[in-house]
Amino acid sequence: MRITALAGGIGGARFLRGLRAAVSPSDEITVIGNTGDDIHLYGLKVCPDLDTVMYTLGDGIHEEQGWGRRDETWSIKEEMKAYGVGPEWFGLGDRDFATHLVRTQMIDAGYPLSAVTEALCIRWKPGVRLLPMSDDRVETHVRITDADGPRVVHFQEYWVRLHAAVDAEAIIPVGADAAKPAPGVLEAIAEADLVLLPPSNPVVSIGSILAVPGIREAVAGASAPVVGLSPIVGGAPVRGMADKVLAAIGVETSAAAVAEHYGSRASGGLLDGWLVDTSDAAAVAAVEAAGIACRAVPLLMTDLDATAEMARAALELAAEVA
Ligand code: GDP
Ligand code: FO1
Ligand code: CA
Repeated sequence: MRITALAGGIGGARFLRGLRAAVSPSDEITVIGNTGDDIHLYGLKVCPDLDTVMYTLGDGIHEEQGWGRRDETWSIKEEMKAYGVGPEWFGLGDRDFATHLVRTQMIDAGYPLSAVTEALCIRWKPGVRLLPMSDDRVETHVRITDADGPRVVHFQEYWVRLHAAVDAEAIIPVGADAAKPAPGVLEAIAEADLVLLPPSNPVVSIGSILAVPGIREAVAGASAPVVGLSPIVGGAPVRGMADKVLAAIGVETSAAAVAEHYGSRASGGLLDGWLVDTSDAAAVAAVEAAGIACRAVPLLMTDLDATAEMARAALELAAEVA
């Protein structure tokens, strides 16, 4: 079986680890990773979501933090601070730096991001094929108004520096309009036996991937069933700032509203099936009324077994709607 999943960082990566455990080794998983979070620092290209997937599936992740490397050290950060060179608010560790150095060196030599990602994965062996959504530069920006007045900041600045404390007024995937899907992306969707939307951020992870022209159309037109899992549990994100960015696009923070935002494939949307947490069982009727098959199952990724069980529930729902 060929499974294609669209994924952001922590939510996507943890789900993929459960999915990998739930399927058989002969099943092929292709991951289309969000690169809208990417940021250029010190001349280096940093790809937080691709790296989170790569480190999580490659057993190098800082487990409690959810991003960055386990057993990280911070000498470079301390040295930069001693020079008074920022940004101080973004923590790049020494081990992580090596990834960005290799990536940037290869890009400067002319390799596209997709080829670089493949090369990095030779070391990490994530057990999935990891494709960036695009080889072209796309950067998610957020419009805010704070003490400095109305302005637009990089998504990382909004989340990591400002902790999403002010409202997001608009989400702008800069460069997405002109971006092309990376090689293999559209084929992986078209040729899949199942397309999954993990419990990733619907706006700044899945939304950014869908903003690359052609990807939304490919998912909507896939011959395989499309099944998603809600990142919203009990009316709130399990972690992160999904409530802030959902509000920016006028979507309520609820499992049902996110499903309706993706829409049913019968009405030109993306979903055949949607899983909500058992605590949101009351949402099932509304989602089904919107033309999307819906089941309530435990959706907290507390450990690998619980996460694999979520993946099995998604596979079962896919078989029902196929
Ligand atoms: P990010 O790029 O690191 O923000 O990661 P993703 O976009 O892939 O996933 C972020 C989303 O994961 C957030 O909206 C969280 O609510 C969701 N999430 C995190 N842990 C869990 C969990 O245990 N269960 C569910 N259902 N969602 C989760
Ligand atoms: N998240 C933070 O909250 N603080 C950081 O300093 C930080 C640094 C960082 C460095 C590399 C990387 O791959 C990820 C990093 N993250 C950090 C996580 C990441 O920026 C965000 O959680 C996601 O992009 C949100 O989607
Ligand atoms: Ca992200």
